[in-house]
Amino acid sequence: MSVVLSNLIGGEAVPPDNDEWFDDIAPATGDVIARIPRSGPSDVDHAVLAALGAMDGSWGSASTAERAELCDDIAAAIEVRLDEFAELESRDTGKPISFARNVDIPRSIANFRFYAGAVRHDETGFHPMADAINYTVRQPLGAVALITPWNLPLYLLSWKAAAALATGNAIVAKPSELTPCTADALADVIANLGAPAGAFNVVHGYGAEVGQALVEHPDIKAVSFTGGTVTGRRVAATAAPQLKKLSLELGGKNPTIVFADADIDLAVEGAVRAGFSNTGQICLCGSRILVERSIFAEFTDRLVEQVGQMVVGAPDDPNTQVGSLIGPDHRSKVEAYIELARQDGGTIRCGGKRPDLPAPWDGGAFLEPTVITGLDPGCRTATEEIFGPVVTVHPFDSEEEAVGLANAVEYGLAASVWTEDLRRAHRVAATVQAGMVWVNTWLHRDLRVPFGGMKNSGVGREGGRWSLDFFTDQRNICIKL
Ligand code: TXE
Repeated sequence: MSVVLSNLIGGEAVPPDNDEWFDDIAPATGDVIARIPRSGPSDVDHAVLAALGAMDGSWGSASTAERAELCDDIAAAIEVRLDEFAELESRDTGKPISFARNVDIPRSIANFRFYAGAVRHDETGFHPMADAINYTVRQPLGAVALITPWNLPLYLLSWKAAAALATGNAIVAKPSELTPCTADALADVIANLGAPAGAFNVVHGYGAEVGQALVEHPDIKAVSFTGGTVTGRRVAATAAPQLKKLSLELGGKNPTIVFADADIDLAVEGAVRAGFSNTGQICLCGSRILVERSIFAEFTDRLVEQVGQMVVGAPDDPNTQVGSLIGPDHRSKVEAYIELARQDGGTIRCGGKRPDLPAPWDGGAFLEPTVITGLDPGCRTATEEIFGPVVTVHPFDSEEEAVGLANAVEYGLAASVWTEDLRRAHRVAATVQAGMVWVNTWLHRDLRVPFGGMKNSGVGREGGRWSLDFFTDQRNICIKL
């Protein structure tokens, strides 16, 4: 069953100006599931114009309470259609339905509720002087661009959209061309709620065509981008000369550091979750596992045993743990890293090949979860972002060596540290170069905390009040008494 998607511009579902379309392919089967508008710069112009119109109209004058209410209504409307959203997401990405149902869609709902609450409870500064008072106000930026990737399509779009709407901006969203379906469904939800026309616009199409035109557009005041580091650099190079506000959430090569004093059951379970959730396609995934030498053999054996038992295949089966990769090209890229590891003398302890699956999954981009040992920690497989179900495991002899290895990559997004020693936990958390450090857990998220990376993992922070700051200008008014 293939559906034809539309752009959402000024509250209307519209085709692209050029009437050109391309296929949306379900990665788990190879089937065409939708036709995607191949929009271009003129569609971007219309959407930005609609966004500016919304800012000049009723949306621009909406109160904080009204914006919060819209976010709550969006959350409630997605919740009513949770199963439908989960199925769309699972089919479009190849991820297990259980992950879409328990993680992607509930988090998307939570994002809208969270930012409804955040703006309701927001406070801004007041700084009295002996002879004057200062008060600070937040002002929406205007038309903002949200550019999102394919790994957590609605999860990431909703995170940005909720904060941008709650703070009163008008959005032009450019979802990944590989996974447009839940953005389309979100557009439908928002249009049906009767939100002010132009407050939320979606333009589908390729990154180089729609994304680039959006970033270049002079009336776009801010760009919130999540995606690969190479694309992020390009977005930065385009946006910087226009002095746009920019938030870049990019790649990672995140260490999972396991000390000999860790609770090994928890650490193995945590390393499996960190390595293979969403088929390893999360920027936070722990793909570089560093283990203290005295427990290296035991830990690795247990890791391999658990990974070897993971259920790979049919995303629509609630028991499936590892779904399809996003597509055959991406699988080839991941396989190339496994091949490189072989050439570099690595041992493939489990996985490393395509599973033998029955129809219709035999046409999908599946790959067995893979654990590799015996590699130099400086080799490409161990230091470059693979973004698939592949982890490398390396021994270390001291805390200093562990931190050194953790920091010896170009990225600095997240780290997880497994130890029962509180002092060690604090020491390592302080010195490991990562925007987010988890101790004895992984991807344990409180929506209030800052999210973002150091080094090549990005620029800026989103999440909690950091998103409120990003999507607003904070203006100070000083009154002489
Ligand atoms: O992402 P892109 P790709 C990593 C991962 C993956 C690699 C490449 O390692 O293998 O990036 O993935 C839009 N101007 N991550 O190529 O290109 C594009 O249409 C404006 C990590 O699929 O970064 C999509 O909507 N926009 C990551 C979005 O950018 C442009 C998640 C992201 O796509 C554009 C995904 C341009 N010139 C991949 N070119 C994470 N941090 O979670 C493309 N786009």
